[in-house]
Amino acid sequence: MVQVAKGVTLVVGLGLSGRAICRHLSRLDVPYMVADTRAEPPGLDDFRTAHPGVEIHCGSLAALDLRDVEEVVVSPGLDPRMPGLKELADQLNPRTGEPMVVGEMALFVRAAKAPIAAITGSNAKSTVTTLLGEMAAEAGVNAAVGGNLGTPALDLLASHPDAALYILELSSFQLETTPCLGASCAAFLNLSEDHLDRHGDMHGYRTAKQRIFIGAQHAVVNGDDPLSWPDYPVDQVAYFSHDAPVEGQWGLARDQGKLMLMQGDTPWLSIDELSMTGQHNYLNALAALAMGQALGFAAAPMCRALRDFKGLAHRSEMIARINDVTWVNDTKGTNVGATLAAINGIGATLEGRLILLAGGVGKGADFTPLAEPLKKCARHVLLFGLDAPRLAEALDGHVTTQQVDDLTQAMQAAFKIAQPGDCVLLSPACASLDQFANYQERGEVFRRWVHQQAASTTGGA
Ligand code: UMA
Ligand code: ADP
Repeated sequence: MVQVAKGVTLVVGLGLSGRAICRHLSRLDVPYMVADTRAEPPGLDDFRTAHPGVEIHCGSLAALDLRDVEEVVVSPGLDPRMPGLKELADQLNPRTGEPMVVGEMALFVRAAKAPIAAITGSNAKSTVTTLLGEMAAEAGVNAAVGGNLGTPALDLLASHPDAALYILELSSFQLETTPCLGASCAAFLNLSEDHLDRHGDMHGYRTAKQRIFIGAQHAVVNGDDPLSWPDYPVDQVAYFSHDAPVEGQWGLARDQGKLMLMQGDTPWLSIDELSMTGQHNYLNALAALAMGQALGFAAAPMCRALRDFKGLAHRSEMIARINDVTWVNDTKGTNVGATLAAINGIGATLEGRLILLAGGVGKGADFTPLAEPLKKCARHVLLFGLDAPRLAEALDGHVTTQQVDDLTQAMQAAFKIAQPGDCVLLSPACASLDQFANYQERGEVFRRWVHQQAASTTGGA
């Protein structure tokens, strides 16, 4: 047994969050040691160099004696109820009154001096978080943007000590270990199946996400998705919806023949003025407007940001047109809900001319909701990766499918099948970790290959 000494905090995980937690504790002069369940976590040597003298345990957490530990701060990729931590997870810390096992956000809340705007949901988090950040910048608000989006929240405390607002994308993993967020404005954008391998079922997944509302002043939720509505008491709740809004709420309606982003019967912006495409992005624009208003941003800068924001890479991103076939990268479509949004946004107008590339780690999801929409708009579906057989089973009888070994084979097959007017869409409905380092790498493999074809094909653009 490795004894964790009295008064020492245990940081679990040596990924992005774990390292940020260590930097934060170092800044506060809190004594800590680190554990990682992997025998050789990536970047271990660099960590030792940056933190000389910090004790590191690699391997099973069950080998740690945690009787005297001060607190355990666990990384989001790890289940706080994993063997070795389970017993502690239900105990309260006599010093903080919080659970003995917390995540990065618990430390963030204790240290942050500026208000928090927080965004969760199964899909659209990164888009809305980034868009709200752009609105803040236009409105002259000194905001720091990060969280699940990429920059760990705790690093923002050091990089933006004078921030007037923290805008944070939060995953269910991060919220599960956050005792009380106390956000000025908390948004829950939508709920569809994801991460069931970690949360067990939809109830567990939703319960984790609902924690975003604990102590919140304002909530922004999806009027079309009651599961996003707060279970916790929140003073002011704003709703956004596909439909025409009731007074004070946000929605879409026609005004003088144009589809507009509306609040009640007040038109804000025509959707023609948005640089983002796809119907799901109209909702994302409404969610950001509702949050910005709750946070006190002025209308004009918010509309400016909406006009300029082109959307993020890897989300329904048009890469090239080759021989009149459009190639679209939606590698961030990592669950069924996201892929449905991409299909509806792009495929709806294609009527049998969509070629979908999908597959990877399905995280326990039910793929059958993809069957009907694909029956309507897909010519062919190419499946690769771990859960290709499960996808094929779910789509069987609705659309022609073909299983291949990997994304490259899928792209080669799509290139042969595609006819002028078709769209080849990479929207895997799965995580990438069986065959790639992350979703970005999967998207870059797609982008590179498509660019190479465009360069070597007459008619590429
Ligand atoms: N791991 C171990 N043993 C350990 C520690 C980690 O096996 O002791 C594994 C995890 O199971 C996981 C991987 O290592 O497979 C990374 O886990 P981590 O908790 O160390 O992850 P970080 O590097 O800290 O990155 C995390 C988020 N990743 C996860 O929640 C899995 C990043 O979101 C986030 O950008 C970063 O913190 C900064 O806040 C990525 C993500 O995939 C984009 N998030 C999921 C999603 O969006 O669906 C939730
Ligand atoms: P997240 O950070 O939650 O993964 P992103 O903004 O990165 O969200 O978008 C991920 C994927 O979700 C996109 O590739 C797109 O297919 C889908 N998506 C975007 N907005 C929505 C929405 N409002 N509803 C459903 N799916 C969406």
